[in-house]
Amino acid sequence: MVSDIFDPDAWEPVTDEFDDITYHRGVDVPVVRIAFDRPEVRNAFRPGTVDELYAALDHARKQADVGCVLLTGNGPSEKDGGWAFCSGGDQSVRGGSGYEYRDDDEAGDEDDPLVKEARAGRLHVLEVQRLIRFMPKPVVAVVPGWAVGGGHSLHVICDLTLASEEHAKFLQTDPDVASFDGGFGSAYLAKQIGQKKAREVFFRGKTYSAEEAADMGMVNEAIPHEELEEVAIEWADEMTKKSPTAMRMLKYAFNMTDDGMVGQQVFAGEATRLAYMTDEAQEGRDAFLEKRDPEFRDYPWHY
Ligand code: S0N
Repeated sequence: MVSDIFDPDAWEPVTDEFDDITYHRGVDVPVVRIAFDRPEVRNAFRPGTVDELYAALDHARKQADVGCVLLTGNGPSEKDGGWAFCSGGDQSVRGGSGYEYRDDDEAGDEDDPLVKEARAGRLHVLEVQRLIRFMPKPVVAVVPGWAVGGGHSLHVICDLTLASEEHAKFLQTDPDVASFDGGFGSAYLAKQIGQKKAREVFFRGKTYSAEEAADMGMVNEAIPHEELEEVAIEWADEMTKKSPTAMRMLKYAFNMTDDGMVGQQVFAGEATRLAYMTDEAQEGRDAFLEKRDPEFRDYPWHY
């Protein structure tokens, strides 16, 4: 069983190769569902989880026939029935310089190059954040329970957040465990909910319900728990019926104001891609290949 609120008829597995996540593709809607699958630890991520998440998100990024990504957490925990989106970095495998595998970690295969890389203690969840940020399609955090620490930051960086009315809880414990997401998790959160409120989220470490989080502006809608995934698919269906180019340009336009020169680079890259599709650009290419001067005077100076 993937999750109590997962509709098996709506999804087919993309792969069952992963240990810490599940990865499905919609049957009727061009959407993928990527889910943390460690409900017994409130879907905390260890290095292998982050590697798998990165691989699945990167695969989803490259699928030209997929227009939306749902990021969620499977549940409930068989141990106590608790629900989680993600409770952040797994504190039991956190080493001196970041997150490291324990010797008894079953996902920590010595010969796996990804494991060796993770052992270096990189904070590679930040690479996942950037992948979500620059993903050329909307990423929706579907929060069925706790979103805590680095899991909270992941929901913050997603384009949209839908949350379970009954079970979603939003909490920042970073300063309780001596960690701090000084990037999108805090600064971008302040853009969403305002400086005072974002500082309260980190400095007080209070737990907020889905409804409170929606009132604050960091959740789009609180949804009855049983309907959460159904509504997420409906939202994905709506979004994937829109122009892919317009959606991509809009996402990068929303990002650009906060992303400095990199934001400009990403937006400009998309503009260049569009320009390359014009006859004018093809004239430039053809002239070079035919060893002649380009005839750009045939093309209008649009106003
Ligand atoms: C999630 C909480 C609030 C749930 O409380 P609840 O419902 O009472 O359940 P528990 O009984 O506490 O938990 C059930 C079982 O799950 C285990 N567990 C829960 N969370 C984790 C976790 N994060 N790591 C390891 N195990 C976890 C519990 O131990 C329990 O197991 P059993 O039944 O065996 O006892 C509550 O559990 C809670 O507060 N969890 C900890 C939340 C937390 O502090 N997370 C880490 C926050 N920091 C980060 O995520 C770092 C982010 C990061 O990677 C980063 C990003 C950018 C820059 C820097 C960093 C960096 O690494 O520093």
